[in-house]
Amino acid sequence: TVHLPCFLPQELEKAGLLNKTKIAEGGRKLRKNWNPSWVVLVGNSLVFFKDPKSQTPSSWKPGNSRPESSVDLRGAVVQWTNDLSSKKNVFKLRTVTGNEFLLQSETDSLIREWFNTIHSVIDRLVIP
Ligand code: I3P
Repeated sequence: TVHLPCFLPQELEKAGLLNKTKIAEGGRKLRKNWNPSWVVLVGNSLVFFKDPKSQTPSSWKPGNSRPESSVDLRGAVVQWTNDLSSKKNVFKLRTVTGNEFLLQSETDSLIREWFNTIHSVIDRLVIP
């Protein structure tokens, strides 16, 4: 199920293009399918949109596009991995519901920024 978070301007942390594949759903392993994805970090959620370049019409705007899926970051875990892909710069995101994603970029600095930002949002969401 896709839930639609409120896109209040102050909640928008980060947005950009990453390579994404889902590798597990509810703890069950899935076949990999890497695709470019427009990723938006807003509030407690990481929201995925289809790569704007692969969409028609070409007038893609976040406001009028429907997210492909979204991830609740509360209780989620991020972890760098060298074992789960032949690609470089890959980290794994695991949700409390047992959904697992790999996120990747060819650009070292860019993927590090994403990892650090998601990591700090997850830490912020922890209730002591
Ligand atoms: C997969 C595809 C993926 C690859 C995966 C392959 O083959 O080449 O890109 O993952 O490796 O199985 P197919 O297209 O036939 O499904 P990486 O690029 O992340 O290495 P894996 O099976 O070792 O995960």
